[in-house]
Amino acid sequence: MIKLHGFPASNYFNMVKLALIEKGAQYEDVRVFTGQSEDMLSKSPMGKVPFLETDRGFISETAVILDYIDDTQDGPSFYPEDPFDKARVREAIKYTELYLELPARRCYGEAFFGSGPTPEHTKVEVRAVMERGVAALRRKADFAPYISGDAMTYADFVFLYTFPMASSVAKKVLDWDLPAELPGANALIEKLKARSAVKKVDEEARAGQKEFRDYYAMK
Ligand SMILES: N[C@@H](CCC(=O)N[C@@H](CS)C(=O)NCC(=O)O)C(=O)O
Repeated sequence: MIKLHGFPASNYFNMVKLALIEKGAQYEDVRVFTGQSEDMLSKSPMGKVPFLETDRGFISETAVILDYIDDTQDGPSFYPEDPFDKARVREAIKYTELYLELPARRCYGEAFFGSGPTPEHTKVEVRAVMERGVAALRRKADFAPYISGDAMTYADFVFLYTFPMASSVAKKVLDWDLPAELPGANALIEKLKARSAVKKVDEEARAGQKEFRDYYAMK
């Protein structure tokens, strides 16, 4: 059986877990935190989570894992069949990951973990990238009601576990109303949150908060 390694306070871990649950896949949830030990790097060479354990070895990087799950697991595909439409979904995933999640992450310390204030120059850099990212999504995402029209795709899973965190960073650290820049985004998040699979992922994320904070407090 496929094994998903990581921890449920990780937004990337939750994108993958949601895909597995929505597909109805059998999987084992293996608790692993991030790190640079030889054992960890032999499974996930950047020391990041999530990573997947298959009978042929380990796979890391969320977007790649989502593709692998789609290719190998039964259940519905959350990619369109048409190659152009599929590329559009992957494009939306990249915009979300590279130009919202990654820059916002630079401010997670202040926004979520009570670290000291983010340096001003970092805030300027982060906001500049996120402004271009959100403008790109305004051009590319339909929100009708999903990112790519009326079918839910992997782009929605990635967006669900990115946009609320990016919005919190924007509000708490950048004094910026990110949802106002992307009409339809919050309505999509609410629609997705009503799904039973999302409720399960979110419940497990809440339950995993203490373990996560205790683990990193000890480091
Ligand atoms: N590009 C990676 C990013 C995953 C990631 O950043 N995961 C965080 C946990 S949410 C992590 O492992 N951080 C540890 C680190 O950056 O070393 C992916 O798509 O899976």
